[in-house]
Amino acid sequence: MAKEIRIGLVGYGFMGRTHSNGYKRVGDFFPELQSRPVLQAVCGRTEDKTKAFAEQWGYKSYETDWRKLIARDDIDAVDICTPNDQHAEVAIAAAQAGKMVLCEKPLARTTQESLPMVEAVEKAGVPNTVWYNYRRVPAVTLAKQIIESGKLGKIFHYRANFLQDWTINAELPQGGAALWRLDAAAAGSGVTGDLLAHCIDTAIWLNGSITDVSAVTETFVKERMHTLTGKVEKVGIDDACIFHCHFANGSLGLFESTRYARGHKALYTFEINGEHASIRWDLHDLNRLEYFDHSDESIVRGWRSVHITDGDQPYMKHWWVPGLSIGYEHTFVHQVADFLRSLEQGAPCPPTFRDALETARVCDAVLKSAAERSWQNV
Ligand code: SOE
Repeated sequence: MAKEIRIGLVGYGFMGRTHSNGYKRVGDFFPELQSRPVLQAVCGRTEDKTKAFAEQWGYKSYETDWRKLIARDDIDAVDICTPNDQHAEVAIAAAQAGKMVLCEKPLARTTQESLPMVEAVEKAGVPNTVWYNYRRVPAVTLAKQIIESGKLGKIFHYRANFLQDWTINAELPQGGAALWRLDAAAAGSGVTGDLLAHCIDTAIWLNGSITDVSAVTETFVKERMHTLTGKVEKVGIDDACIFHCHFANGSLGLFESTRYARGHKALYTFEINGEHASIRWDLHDLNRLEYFDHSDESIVRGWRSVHITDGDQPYMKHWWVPGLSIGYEHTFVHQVADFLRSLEQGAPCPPTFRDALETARVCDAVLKSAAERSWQNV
């Protein structure tokens, strides 16, 4: 009989749905796991919407006050899917109550806000993880394995983009469902914390620490109506950010993110160039990893496009037969599976809060560099 891990989900927006889907699917596709999540309660401020979410997704109960959720004896793990400004308070209280804590990215708005979260989970000794889900795209995990095998040799370049176009309309307000991402008070920052944080998490995982950065940011729409005050107010987030950096391994990094790249919806790409080989990946074609190996016979040497659907490639033996692909939502199933496995093994489930603190430090350095127009050490 599988051990039950009773989940209390805080927040029921887009991310609440992705995580809930992960909890629901994991047992069917990872039957070897000794534990299984139970959708025990969902918490949201608006009662009718929270109740409707609970009914739709099969949560056994609901709460409208996260403090009550955390105080419940029948909750083992608190999963935070709120806007960024609430992550710290909920996570610290959950850790102090002895709950496991899963937190949507970024860990919090700043390093300063993130540090007490790390201290709280470490002091309480509770399992913790941050949902940087793109690590768990099979092709991205395969990239990690290829790099660790040494096939790339010395790495020279790491290049990443995360391009979107959904905030070009100046009539969009700041604040409200999904649009809290445009409100600096709720989000902390714009594309840096929302999108570059993904790129930085993957980069540190694949290529090691970033030591120093030089960045530029721009806010193209400088005023927007604020849903809380009903007035047109200054926009405090970065709409676009470009930075370059050094990695501790001696390689150079180049990163760009914007929500103003007309035509691009979620174009997360990275390319890594090593001495012997290169790899590149594109979220819009997420089941493929492109690979160039200079040791191939010269007459057939070229970029290969590897379709990651075979059972011996990461995660894929849990899904369909070779040739048949999976999607974005599966990365969250993988994260739940890895979290449950880490509990069984008594091991951390990366990225832990401490791992995500390093990403927060890079984001802070990027924003400081742009504000001060100078290089910043991380
Ligand atoms: C919106 O910009 C968003 O939903 C991010 O918040 C997610 O983290 C990213 O994966 C997709 O885009």
